[in-house]
Amino acid sequence: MTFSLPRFQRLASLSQVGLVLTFVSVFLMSTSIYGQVPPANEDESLVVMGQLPDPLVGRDGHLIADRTAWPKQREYLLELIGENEYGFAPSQPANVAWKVVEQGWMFDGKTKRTQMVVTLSTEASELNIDFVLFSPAQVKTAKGCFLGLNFQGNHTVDKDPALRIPTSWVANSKETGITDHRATAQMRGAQDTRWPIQEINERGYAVATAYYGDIDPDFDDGFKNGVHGLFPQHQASAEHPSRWGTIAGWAWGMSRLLDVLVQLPEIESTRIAAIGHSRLGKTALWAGANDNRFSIVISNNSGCGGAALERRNFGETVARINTYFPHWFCPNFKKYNQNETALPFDQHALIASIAPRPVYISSATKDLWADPKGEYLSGWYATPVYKLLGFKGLPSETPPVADTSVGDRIGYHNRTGNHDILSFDWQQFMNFADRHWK
Ligand code: GTR
Repeated sequence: MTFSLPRFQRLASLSQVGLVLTFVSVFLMSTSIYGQVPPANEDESLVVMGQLPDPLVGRDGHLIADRTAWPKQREYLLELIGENEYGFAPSQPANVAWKVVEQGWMFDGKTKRTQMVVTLSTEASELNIDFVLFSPAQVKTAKGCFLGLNFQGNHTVDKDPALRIPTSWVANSKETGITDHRATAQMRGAQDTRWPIQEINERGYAVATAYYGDIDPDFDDGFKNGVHGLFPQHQASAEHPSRWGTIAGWAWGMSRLLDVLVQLPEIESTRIAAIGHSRLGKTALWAGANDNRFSIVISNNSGCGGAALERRNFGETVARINTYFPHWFCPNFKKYNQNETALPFDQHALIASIAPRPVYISSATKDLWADPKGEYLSGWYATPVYKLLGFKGLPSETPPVADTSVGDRIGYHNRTGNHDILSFDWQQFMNFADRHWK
């Protein structure tokens, strides 16, 4: 999928204007715009969802009746969602090369750690991504592999001192003590509860990760850095209504990492899952929806712009996410601020566009911001698509009690606790993978 640029070309030279606009928009955001976004609703009795568009209604307005029509229908859904929400990644290819830069063993020799630098290049530019694979050392090929991006650097997923520290942009925060956008050694292992590597390897699975900021920094950089920078012709398209946003950039990056994984002897290329938490859960869904090579897709606490139905307006809303994270989606998505009923789809169509591949959605009971019920219901309303294709999705319109995993080709659980991804979640994902990759 691609888009034309000429109308926007001249904007490229007007970087000063861009700078002024950035200041103005930051000022506006800190004053009036935020004030205009209505307070978030977290009261179920106030939810009025209305009618959801049917993901089985095709381009011509007719219901698709049999499974042979599904591949075309899926393309149509991806087009609708790309056009109105995430934007389209460029159709031009990038060259993908990688080299192993370090290898070693962890957890008493049970885990093999392979660190690579993946280099994406185009005629214009080059981007290096640190990529690490943790594979079970005792087998030649793992039973399957989970590929997910991490939030703070590969060195944060475990305390292992060999893990490389990113040199790309990281977010400043009180919590991490980072003030100059540079990663620090103090953060080693800081996110290890989110990455139970040893447990995953003990169950025969490999897990691979890269720092999301290596792919694209998480701020509005005028399309200059990260994967966007590989295609400078697109810098001029920053205002194009369906140009790729940062989530589409991260998702495209996941597919480039997948290009590498499928060639590694430790990995069974047909058994690679896309996984992600929160904004990276949104990313895993969009990556998995577009790239059929992901044979399972897992969304953890992905909420608004992820698994949660937008029309429920529960917790985070389209208007809020577009205001606080204006770079994540394409400009068209802003048309739906406080106007969700105008969306020609809802997030159940995103789940459905993964069909017939298995998809797992997980929520956390205290994560109302991500709307656990809305996350469940998108799986429920995607179920008819799986049914048409001869598979079972979720069992009922009523979400299950906490800490119980339900479903067949669509899986779901709602873990007791906060917005996070923990060992309990991984156990359910691995049980799900055991079932579908047997
Ligand atoms: C929140 C945002 C969510 C979610 C989360 C995260 O601030 O509102 O949509 O993406 O960040 O990624 O941690």
